[in-house]
Amino acid sequence: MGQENTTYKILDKIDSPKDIKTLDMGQLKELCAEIRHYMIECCSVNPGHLGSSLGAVELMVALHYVYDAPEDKLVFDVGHQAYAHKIITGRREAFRRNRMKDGISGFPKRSESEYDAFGAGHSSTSISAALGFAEAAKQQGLPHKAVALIGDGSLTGGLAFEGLNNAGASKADMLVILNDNNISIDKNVGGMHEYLLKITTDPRYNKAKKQVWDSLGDNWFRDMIQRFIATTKSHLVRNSGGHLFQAMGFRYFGPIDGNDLEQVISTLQKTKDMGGPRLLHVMTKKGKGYAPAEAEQTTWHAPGIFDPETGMRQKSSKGESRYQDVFGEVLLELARMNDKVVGVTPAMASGCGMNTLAKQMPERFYDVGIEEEHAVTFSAGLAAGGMKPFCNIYSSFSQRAYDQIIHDVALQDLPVVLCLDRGGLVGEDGATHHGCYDMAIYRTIPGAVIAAPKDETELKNLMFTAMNAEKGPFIIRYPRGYGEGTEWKTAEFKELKPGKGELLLEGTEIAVIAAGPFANRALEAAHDIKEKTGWNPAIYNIRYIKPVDEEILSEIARKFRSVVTIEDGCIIGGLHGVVSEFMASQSDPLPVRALGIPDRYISQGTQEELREECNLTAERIRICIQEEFEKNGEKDKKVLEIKN
Ligand SMILES: Cc1ncc(C[n+]2csc(CCOP(=O)(O)OP(=O)(O)O)c2C)c(N)n1
Repeated sequence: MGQENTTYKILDKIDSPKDIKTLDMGQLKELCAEIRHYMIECCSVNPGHLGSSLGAVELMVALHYVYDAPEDKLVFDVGHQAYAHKIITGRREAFRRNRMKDGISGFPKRSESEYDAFGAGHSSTSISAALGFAEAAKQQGLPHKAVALIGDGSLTGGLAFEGLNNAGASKADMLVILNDNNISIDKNVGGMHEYLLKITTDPRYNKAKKQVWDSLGDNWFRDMIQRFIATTKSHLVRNSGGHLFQAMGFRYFGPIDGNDLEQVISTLQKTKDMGGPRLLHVMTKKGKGYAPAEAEQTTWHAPGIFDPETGMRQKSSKGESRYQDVFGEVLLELARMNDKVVGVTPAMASGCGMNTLAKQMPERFYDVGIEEEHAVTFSAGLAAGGMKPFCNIYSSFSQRAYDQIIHDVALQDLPVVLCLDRGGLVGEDGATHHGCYDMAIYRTIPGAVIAAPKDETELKNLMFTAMNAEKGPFIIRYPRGYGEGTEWKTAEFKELKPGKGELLLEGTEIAVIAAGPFANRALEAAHDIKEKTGWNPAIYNIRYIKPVDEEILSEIARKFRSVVTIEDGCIIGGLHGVVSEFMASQSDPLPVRALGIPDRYISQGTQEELREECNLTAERIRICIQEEFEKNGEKDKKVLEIKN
């Protein structure tokens, strides 16, 4: 294991799902083993979501064996479990460039393959989309089947319930496969989780069901009875498990072992043509077939680079100062300082750093499941009840809680602190996960405060300031990954008054206004420009997008000839919007040049590659600022020519 370009006896001949339909059971099992080996080989050098995909290999092979994609629609939830699907559907070699710039996406993507029936990345969408496919087929008299595959974690999301609720009552011909591996990224939580646990671990039910199933022998009679058990709302099924799904209108099957290929194939075959909404509950093991991934499932959800032989993961040489570490440590400190402070996360405790609070003060920590909308309204309730909630949501996932931020927090002036992690270009997760829109969309909300710290110390101080704010939402957005250093560890807490930015470097002619850590890149660029040309751009850290520092903007309007805005967010409506609107209100407005995320979707790549694409590296920033100086020089030349 671990050598690049290993040859595979069966997998190397699989170019489309048609190629697996001719294999016998022995060969299919061998194929599953080869797919696992190949995924480990590729992901060890080119990191990805390994754990979920390892657990779902048999499901993917069985689905493509029994169903006829692309006519039949296979809809994945989040899509991080679909690597085997990608490998089977003509992207075996392309998988070596999974999540890389100009490679394939780590998630299903319609524009990438006809086999990717529906794009994903954010959770809990598959049931609604599959229902849409089922109804579209019915409307058009097409025989195509619709299958949704959803994990037990993703099933906790509200949208999944909306889908179940609608599908159960619809009589649509669709299958929902509940891929239950008993874990989200961190441990799964909530009532639905407890319910699934009860179904899958109830020894009375499992024993009785297995006895009935096994005792039927291997013949047509067994098939008939199994079908009867499966299709009727039998006492056995109703009393033991699945009655929640049955009550919603689904026929419930399972739980079965989702890593037992034979069992999965035979169950899919039996249930394929039954019609109506069906739910098949399969149990799988996250990380299946690779001991380190089975043993530490949270770590191996997305393990980074590792040695496939030993399972040793590559550690970062940069030490422990990611924005996520800062958030975690500071939240704990604030919670110790103020007994009203609590942390709320929708299923991203380790991702955002809140596991630090969870470990030290579990009674002040809430993991609510993959429920961003609920996380916000729950936080609003906590705030209304007198607490000081710090609700941390990844910027792109917060988009689905837009209404709750307006309706439940802002409209009621409730002091909820919303920490939006992964603001800006996140890198390899690509278009679904970039936090591009936060500054632009939340800026429209009356009363919202929106801050973007330029470094970790500022994140610390903004969290402190937010803790003392009497109204909300107080939004702090910051990027994924490493910041500037470790000064934050020893820095004293300091209030940073909302609406106050800062001048970082005096200058003339061109004023550069930056949001977030790009202020530091702008500084780098300015020093470079000065050295190379003698020109001096002024650099401002705006810090608050809302309320914006109008004193700074007025000063700029008076003193400079043009402005460059820099932000790790969409140009439309963000910092560029703020500054342009202000300048437009002036009697002699300055031209504003925008550097930021353009009006299109940015795919995957390293953060640095994507910043290059969006003119956001120090070098690209330098070139753009220099161009502005040159433009001014050209203008001056023209004026001189006209005068002469
Ligand atoms: C709306 C949204 N919130 C959070 C996430 C981050 N996330 C990705 S996978 C995952 C866990 C999903 O658990 P489950 O559905 O059980 O799948 P598993 O990883 O166990 O296969 C989470 C929380 C997301 N993709 N979308």
